[in-house]
Amino acid sequence: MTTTRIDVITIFPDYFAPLQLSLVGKAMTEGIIDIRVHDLRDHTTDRHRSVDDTPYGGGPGMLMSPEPWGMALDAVRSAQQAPNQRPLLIIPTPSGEPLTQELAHRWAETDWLVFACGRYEGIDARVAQYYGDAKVCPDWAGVREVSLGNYVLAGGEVAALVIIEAVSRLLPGVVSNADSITDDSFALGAMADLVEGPSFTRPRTWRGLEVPEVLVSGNHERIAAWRAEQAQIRTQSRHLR
Ligand code: 6GU
Repeated sequence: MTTTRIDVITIFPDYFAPLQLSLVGKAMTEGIIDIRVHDLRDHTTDRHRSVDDTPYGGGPGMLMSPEPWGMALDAVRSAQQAPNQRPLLIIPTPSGEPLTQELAHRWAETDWLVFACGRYEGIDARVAQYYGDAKVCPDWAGVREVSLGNYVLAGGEVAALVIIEAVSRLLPGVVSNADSITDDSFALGAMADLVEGPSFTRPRTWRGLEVPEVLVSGNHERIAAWRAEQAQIRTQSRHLR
C-alpha cells in the first residue's frame, strides 16, 4: 500500500483540526493518508510576519505576496518522502475550475497533493504561473486552480477540507463497503452526472409515512429499476441535467 501524502499551507492551521475526526482521521491513523499542515507565516522574514500587500493597479482588499508562498512551497517540495514523487499543487479559488467527482477520482490516484490556501483577495498570480510551468518547475506535477461553486468563501481552507474529504474516501480501505462508492451520486460509470434517489431504513411506517412497497418486495430487478427511475427524477428536479 502506498500512502497518499497531503501537505496544506495556510495562515490558519487550526482550521484543519477536524481532519483528526471520523473517516479521514481513521485513514490517517491507519497510514492510508499522511496529512501535514504548515503555517505560511513560518516562511516570512519580517518582524510582523506579514503575508499580504495591496494590489498593483489599485482596487479593494489585500493580496497574498508571492515571496512567503515560494518559500513555503519550496520547503514542502524539499521534504520529499518517497523517490520519484512529484506533488500536484491545488489552489482553491472561486475563479478556478469547478470541483467534480471526476477530479476527486483523479486526485485519489495521485500520491502527493499540496494545497495552497489563500485568504483576502487571493494569491499573487505568479505563484500559480511559476509552479505550473513544467520548464521552470519540472519537479512539480502541475497546478490546478479549483472552485467549490459560484459563491465566495473567506479563504481556501474550507475548500481544502472539502477536497481532502472527497479524495480521501475514494482511497482503497477508507470506505469499507466498495459498493457505497460505486452507488454514490456522481459516481463514474452508470451513475455519472446522476444524484441518488431517496433511501429508507426501519421502521416501515414512521409518522404515517410508508416505505415504498417495491423496496420490501424482495424483487431485486424491480428495486434496481425503481432506484434508477428515482435517480432520474431527482436529478431532473434539481436541474442538474
Ligand atoms: Cl475554492 N475559495 C474561496 N475563497 N471561495 C470559494 C471557493 C474557493 N469555491 C467557491 N467559493
